[in-house]
Amino acid sequence: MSRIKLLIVGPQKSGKSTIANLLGELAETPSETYRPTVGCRILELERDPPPAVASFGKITLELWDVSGDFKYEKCWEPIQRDAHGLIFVYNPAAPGTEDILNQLVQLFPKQMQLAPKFCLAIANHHNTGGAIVPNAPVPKCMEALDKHNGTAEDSNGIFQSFEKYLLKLIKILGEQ
Ligand SMILES: Nc1nc2c(ncn2[C@@H]2O[C@H](COP(=O)(O)OP(=O)(O)O)[C@@H](O)[C@H]2O)c(=O)[nH]1
Ligand SMILES: [Mg+2]
Repeated sequence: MSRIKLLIVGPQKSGKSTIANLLGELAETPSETYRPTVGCRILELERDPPPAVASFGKITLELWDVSGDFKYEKCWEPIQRDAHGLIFVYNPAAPGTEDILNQLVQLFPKQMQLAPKFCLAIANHHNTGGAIVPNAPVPKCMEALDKHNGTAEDSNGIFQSFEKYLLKLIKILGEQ
C-alpha cells in the first residue's frame, strides 16, 4: 500500500473544490452555490496501481483541497509536509490571477522544493459557461508545468489529464 499526498492550490473561486469533488467522485457537476473552503479539506480515495507500475501496490490518494484565502497562510507550511505533488487550479480570466499565482509558486512548490515535474496546472475557464478558451495566455510561472485546459463540465478531460499526471508521478516516486 502506498500513500500519495497531493495539494490542490490556486486563487479563490478558481474551482479547486469543484475539481477536488470531481476527482474524489463526490460530485459530478459543479454546485450552484459557492461555499468557501475553510482552511483545508482532505479527500481520501483508494486506487489500484496503473498496470505499468503494478509493483506499487494499492494506492491511497489524499487530495488536500487548500483554501486560496491568504488569511490561512499560517496553515500552509504544516499542510505542505510530506506532500508528493501539487495541482494548481486557476481561472485565466479572473482579475489578478497571474499575481496570485506568482505568490503561490513562491509559497508552495518553491518552499516545498518540488520541481515542475511534480506539478499540474488546470486552467478552469468556468466563467465562460463551459466554453474552453484555447488561446488564453498561460501565466509565465505556469509555463513549465503539465497543463490542462477545461472546466468541470468536461469531466473526462480532467480525469484524463489527472490520470496522466498521476502515472508520471507514480513512476518518478517509484524510481526514487
Ligand atoms: N459551471 C462551472 N462552475 C464552476 C466550475 N468550477 C467552479 N465553478 C463555480 O465557481 C464557484 C467557485 O468554485 P469552487 O470550486 O468553490 O472554488 P474554490 O474557491 O477554488 O474552491 C462555485 O460556485 C462553483 O460552482 C466549473 O468548472 N464549471
Ligand atoms: Mg474551495
